[in-house]
Amino acid sequence: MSEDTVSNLIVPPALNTGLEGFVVWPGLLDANQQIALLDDIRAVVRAAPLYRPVTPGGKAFSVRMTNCGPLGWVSDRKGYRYQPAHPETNEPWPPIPPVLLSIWNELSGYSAPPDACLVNFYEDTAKMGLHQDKDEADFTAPVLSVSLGDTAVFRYGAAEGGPTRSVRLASGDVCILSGPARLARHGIDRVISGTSRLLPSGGRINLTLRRAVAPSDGTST
Ligand code: MD6
Ligand code: FE
Repeated sequence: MSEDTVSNLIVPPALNTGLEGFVVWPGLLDANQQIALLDDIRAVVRAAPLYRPVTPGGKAFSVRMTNCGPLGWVSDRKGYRYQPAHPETNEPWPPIPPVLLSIWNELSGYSAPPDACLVNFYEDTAKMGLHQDKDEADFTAPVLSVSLGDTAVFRYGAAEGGPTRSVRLASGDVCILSGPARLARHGIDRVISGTSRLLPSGGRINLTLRRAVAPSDGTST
């Protein structure tokens, strides 16, 4: 028994992405775990409906979003930020599902829990431009993502610029941007329809766990 398990998670061998600190674990969640997590996300979306944010420049995202956790990432004409309530309902975000906290515990290498989880929902031709995740206070915490549903083409490159490469992220795959890759540029070129049967109407869900605010009690080191 060499598998490393926590809460029934088996951590498969990581993929070499060629970018130190960008780690992909293909198939970390098996089919049943994906179904259970999807149920959790459906409950999140019932409490905090998906909405379509706009960029500070006023352009609508093709992705719909919501959040769970004490804080949620939002974008509007005033800019990008983390806030404790849904921008349309003004209700607090629902809690982060426990299985996501277990995955973070197992893989993040960071001792404080995540305080924000962004839920991205891609339908049809939705995509996400190349960006850096830099609205968080503490870049020593990684950003960890879980993919569900149709496979995406994830593009990435070093923070400083230069060439990019792509990797496919399938349902149940987990990846992390950490250390030297924490500020890597990355985006979603496209979602390949028909590649998963998890979502009855197709599409893709991506969950990104973050630490938006540095832990105040010094437990992060
Ligand atoms: C997505 N992911 O997979 C978009 N950010 O839909 C991200 O923007 C992302 O996967 C930081 C770390 C991991 C990610
Ligand atoms: Fe990102």
